[in-house]
Amino acid sequence: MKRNPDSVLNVTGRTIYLDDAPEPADMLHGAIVLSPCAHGRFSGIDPAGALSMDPSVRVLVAADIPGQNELGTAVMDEPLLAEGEWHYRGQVVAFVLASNRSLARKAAAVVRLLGVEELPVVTDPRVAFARGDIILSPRTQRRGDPVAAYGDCAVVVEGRVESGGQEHVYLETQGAIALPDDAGGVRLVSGTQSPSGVQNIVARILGLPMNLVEVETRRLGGAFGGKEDQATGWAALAALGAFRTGKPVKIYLNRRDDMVATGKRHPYSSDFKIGLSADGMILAFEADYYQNAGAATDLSPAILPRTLFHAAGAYHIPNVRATGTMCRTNLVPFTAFRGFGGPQGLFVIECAIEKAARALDMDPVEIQRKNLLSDGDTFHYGMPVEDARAKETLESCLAKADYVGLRARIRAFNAEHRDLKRGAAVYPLCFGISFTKIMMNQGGALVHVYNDGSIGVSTGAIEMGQGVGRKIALIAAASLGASIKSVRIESTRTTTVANTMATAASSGADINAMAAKVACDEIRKRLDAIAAARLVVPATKLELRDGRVWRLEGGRHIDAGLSFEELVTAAYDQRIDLSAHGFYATPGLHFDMTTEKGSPFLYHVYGCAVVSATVDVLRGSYRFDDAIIVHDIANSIDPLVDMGQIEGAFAQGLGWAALEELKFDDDGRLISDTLSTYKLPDAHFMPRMQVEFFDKPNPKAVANSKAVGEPPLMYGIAGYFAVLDALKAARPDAPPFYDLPMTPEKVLRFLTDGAQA
Ligand code: LUZ
Ligand code: MOS
Repeated sequence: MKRNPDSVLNVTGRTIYLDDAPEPADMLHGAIVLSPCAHGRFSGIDPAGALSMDPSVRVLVAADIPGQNELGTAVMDEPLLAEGEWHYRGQVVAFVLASNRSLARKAAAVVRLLGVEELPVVTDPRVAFARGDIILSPRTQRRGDPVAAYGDCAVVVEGRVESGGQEHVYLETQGAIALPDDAGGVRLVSGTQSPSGVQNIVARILGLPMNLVEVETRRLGGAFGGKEDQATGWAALAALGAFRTGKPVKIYLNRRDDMVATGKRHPYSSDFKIGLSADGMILAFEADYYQNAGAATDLSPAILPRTLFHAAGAYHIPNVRATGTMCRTNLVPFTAFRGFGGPQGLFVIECAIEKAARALDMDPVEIQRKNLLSDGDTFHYGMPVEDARAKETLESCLAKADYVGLRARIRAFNAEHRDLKRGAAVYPLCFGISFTKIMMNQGGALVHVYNDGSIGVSTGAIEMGQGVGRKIALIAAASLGASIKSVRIESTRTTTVANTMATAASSGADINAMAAKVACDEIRKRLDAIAAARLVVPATKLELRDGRVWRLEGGRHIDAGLSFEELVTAAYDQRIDLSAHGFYATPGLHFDMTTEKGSPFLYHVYGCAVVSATVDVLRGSYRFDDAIIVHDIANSIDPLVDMGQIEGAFAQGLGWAALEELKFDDDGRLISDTLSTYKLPDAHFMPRMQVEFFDKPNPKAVANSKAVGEPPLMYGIAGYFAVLDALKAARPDAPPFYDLPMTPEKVLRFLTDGAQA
């Protein structure tokens, strides 16, 4: 199998990221002055100390913004630079420029804030909710009548669930370079998932039309949602600097500033109630999700519905009510993170099932299995379930894991060991694919075939290590009939493909490869006609493939003696257009926000994981033993890329579920603000992994594939319950706790106190 050529550049250190590009001699470097506490007022700043350090130093504040001081999209509540007040610790108050980076940082450190007055701080979403401090209105999705249905239930259990935030820890921190241009605009190189989004907001902030702001993104060293909206502020600061000084400006955050000043996955606090029949059929489910939105709206209104859509997980539940509220707190504005509110909702339903299984004295897998979605069901938001793969992937995963044998081995192990206890858990996945905001499901492409036969493909997709460029190249080559070697994926630019959406929602390849295919198919039609004329053979008897023209004769392919390059030269000689624009808008999506019903997704991704763990009962430490995953990949466009996405997403999900603890103190200060205090998954943390592709084709997406970026993150949820299962073996009568991540500290507290939630 061929490897993605990008991976060779990455491992040999030859990839050029934002901070690797050569710098113009007169470039200024930016550094940020951050608010020192979570909520406060100030009367101004005193830049004198900074300015006296060097003549190159400039200090920019809100008053220097020529346009609107506003980063918001859904709600206008996020200034680029704080004016008079700040609402979280790490909010940018001033932007300092100097001739080199270390000077800029030193100068930023001596900018003084004047008249500072600290104000009360709220960090808990339930406290914010109780005070009525919410963003927009709560949303409720419902079907049937859960309250009435509890009357028919043999067991009804309730509980509370906490899930922590998560830092993205993209390897490349946030940054941007801005170059002033002679038309009075700026050209930006931005570390963003959304160049058009940056273009739009920078134009607003500088008071320019969008055509005077050009944004280019070559690639990102990771993003995971952290650069969907939150790359914009850094680009806007660089643009402001270039606009004010007339010089190129670069900003590239150090790790701690990045961790303190940028948004992360939303922490949630939730309540559930679930009712089941005596044999484990789920009859009713209710949940209230208190989303900790942080101090500004950001993407929260798009993230909340994804939680509600995933309230019932991979299960058919006849009576559902799911209510979500965005609660405004004095923490950094929380943002997109792989899964986008899905994981938080999916964790709650699994907690409910775990608790119900205790009440019914069943293995949770019995409940999971009985209630899985199948064709003919309807999601609680009204979308018909089609081509469901929940049962097949679960059964195949249980078989692969020898689940019955695994349970028996765990029982035997636990009977023999007092100080070590083992556990296991199953997680069935169902994740909806498409942006929850229907407008966002569109993309464009521009394809040029150069007259030597080489090909340049531009789309709105951002390569961030996920291999979207590789997938687009494979689709473009196949569609043009060219060799993959002749395809280059161009840098993403607002001047080549305009009005694009963030590369997000797992749909980067679905949307952009499809747009590229539309353009390539158009050029291909023109080339086919030239080939037919030149070879004097009907086009139906010819096939252009892998860079050569083949004659089809009696089911065989015979080389027609014409290469892709020769064909292109012939087309060029005949003045045929060798370029085409493609556009794709995901078909069939609709959703009514007033009834909360519709079909918001093109399709769903299914799968299943079985994870096992061993807990050291004396120390509270544990290790994950094995993870068996059967993942609904459909037709894989590039199996190595997809395998990397599945393993990487699972590691990131397991990190969220068990290890990564985003800790704020009561004053709203992030305590885990470095990589020494914020622990990431590594090779020792990860279990042995066996991943199997469930490869039934998906006619709804390009090349019968399925989106892969986010769904496998959810398998990490199985890790939480594997440890909880081991804890049940250690202390069968202690009440369980649903407070993710499952850190060793929490495990030890449970084992010593018996309970904590
Ligand atoms: N971004 C977004 C996303 O704007 N809308 C979405 O539905 C979404 N889903 C997942 C990840 N990012
Ligand atoms: Mo997103 S969470 O940028 O797919």
